[in-house]
Amino acid sequence: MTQPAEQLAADGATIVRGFLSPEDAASLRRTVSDIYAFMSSCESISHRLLAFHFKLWHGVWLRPLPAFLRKARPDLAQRYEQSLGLIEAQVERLFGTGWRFFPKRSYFRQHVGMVQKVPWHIDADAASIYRVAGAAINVWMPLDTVGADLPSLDYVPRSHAVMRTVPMLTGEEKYRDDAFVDGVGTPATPQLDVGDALVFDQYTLHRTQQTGSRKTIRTACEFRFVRHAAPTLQGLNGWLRYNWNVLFSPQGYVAERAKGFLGLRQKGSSTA
Ligand SMILES: O=C(O)CCC(=O)C(=O)O
Ligand SMILES: [Fe+2]
Repeated sequence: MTQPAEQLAADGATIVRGFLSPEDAASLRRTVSDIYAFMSSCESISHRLLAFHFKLWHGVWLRPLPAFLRKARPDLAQRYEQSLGLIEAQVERLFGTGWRFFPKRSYFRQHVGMVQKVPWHIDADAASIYRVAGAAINVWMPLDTVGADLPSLDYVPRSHAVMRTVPMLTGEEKYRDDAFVDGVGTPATPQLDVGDALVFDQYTLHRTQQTGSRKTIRTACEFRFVRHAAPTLQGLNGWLRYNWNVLFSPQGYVAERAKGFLGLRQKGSSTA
């Protein structure tokens, strides 16, 4: 049987059944559900960005969460940290030492109804992961059974290799369309139970599975881990292309500056 670390390297994703034991998974599920209930009951959330993500997309940003909970609900803080410890230990056991939990880019996400499906993307550019470390993975853990009635993640096996050679997207639009994805590979949709994890590379194409109803509520954890990677020629090439894009793409810095400049000139000339 292929080991998870090998499969992750070869396919850009691996399904780990029973990543957490049924008891540990149930406990994480209860903790996250209690965190949602508590945050929904707060008249105002003292941390500005924690409140912002929660309102905007039912997201719980994990960087400020422990400090926020320690003050408001130490019992929940302790339960959250206990679950996180188990997840960190499993990542180390399955994928080796060197991976570090990265709360700055980690969230709980709740889909409510049909409205918030996330289109095809890679986390490298869409979740602004690319610049933070040489290597990054997402330990994606649904807290409901997904893949039939509730949306799982569609992903494209082996797309990570292709996407490393494709220019990253910058500006507002960070998503890829079906035609693009068809040219890269054939999507898979894993059925996952609570306790299973889909672990995938930051360059692997994925999206929210297109299923559900107006009554859908599906919660999942996005635990991102980073690791140093020795600089490679490919990495350097990606870095150069990324920065080239930031500067010179149609939505890039130079184009935006030029628009601003022309806008000023036009404004200036029309009032002259
Ligand atoms: O939960 C979803 O539907 C999308 C999640 C996602 O894109 C991610 O975890 O990177
Ligand atoms: Fe993503």
